[in-house]
Amino acid sequence: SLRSDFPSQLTDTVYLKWEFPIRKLNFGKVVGQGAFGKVYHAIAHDIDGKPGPVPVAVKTLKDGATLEERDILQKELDQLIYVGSHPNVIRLLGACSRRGILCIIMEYAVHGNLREFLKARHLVSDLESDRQLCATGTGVLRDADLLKMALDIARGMAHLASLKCIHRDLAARNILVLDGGVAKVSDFGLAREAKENAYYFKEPKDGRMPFKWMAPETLLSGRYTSKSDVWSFGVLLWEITTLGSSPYPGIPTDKIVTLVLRGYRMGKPPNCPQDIFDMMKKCWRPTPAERPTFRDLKDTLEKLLQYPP
Ligand code: ACK
Repeated sequence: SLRSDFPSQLTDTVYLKWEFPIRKLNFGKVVGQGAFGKVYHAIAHDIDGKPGPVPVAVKTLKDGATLEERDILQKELDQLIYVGSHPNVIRLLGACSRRGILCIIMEYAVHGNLREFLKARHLVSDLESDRQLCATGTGVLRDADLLKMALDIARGMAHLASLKCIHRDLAARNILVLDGGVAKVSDFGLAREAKENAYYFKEPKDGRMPFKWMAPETLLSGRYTSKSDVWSFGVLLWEITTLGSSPYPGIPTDKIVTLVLRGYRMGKPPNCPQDIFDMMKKCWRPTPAERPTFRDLKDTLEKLLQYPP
């Protein structure tokens, strides 16, 4: 059976509020493939209280998906409804749930996932760049752009944590980048079950094993909490400051778990501000209670960026 960190099944009335007629969706190309789900780019007509066409992302099941897989996708929808609207959490726009179909309609992230976004860019110093944030279009990013994205994620995660929602797979691949370089947390409802089974632990071609993001207590006992999400956030900070590198470079993947459990931690990436490296190290404290909260992380990043509180 499926585990769940949030209130039980939503009532039909709640779904009714989100139901969107599928005939008002024009499906485009597939932009992503998951274990059993597919993400399409689509145009929705008259959605989100706005008249006219709007680009959206539609997550749905692959052909031949099982009832259990449908149930997992439904859990994701439940969770999106439950967490509600936040500027740094991918926003639900509607759902098609009639006649055996299940589609989750979300706002469209033009820049795709954060890891690919970062890999396609290079860093420029504050001096080289103009005063505006570079996060869009230009192909360059400044330290401030990277910090702003880290702050976006910390804000989104603070929101989830305040709702007792645990992400369990916080990593750059699960952050989406929208117009203007705004980062949003996504895939937090996705397929817990699928991600914990053998399929997910098969090593992908590029060596990005999920255990590289997992806290020691999760590795040891499968325990997930907001504090294990904070550990993952530390790894995500490392991904951001290395522009999308794969964590623990040069270490054979089968050695990483043992090393981390013995207290090994990644070093400071080149060009990483000391403040950010200190933050990573706090996220990687062995005792979960000693790690900062997402609230703390958000406050610290706001101070570093000199944002008003
Ligand atoms: O980098 P991507 O194309 O961005 O690869 C993943 C893939 O689907 C699997 O999750 C893409 N994706 C997911 N949700 C969205 C969305 N709301 N907008 C745009 N792309 C999305 C994601």
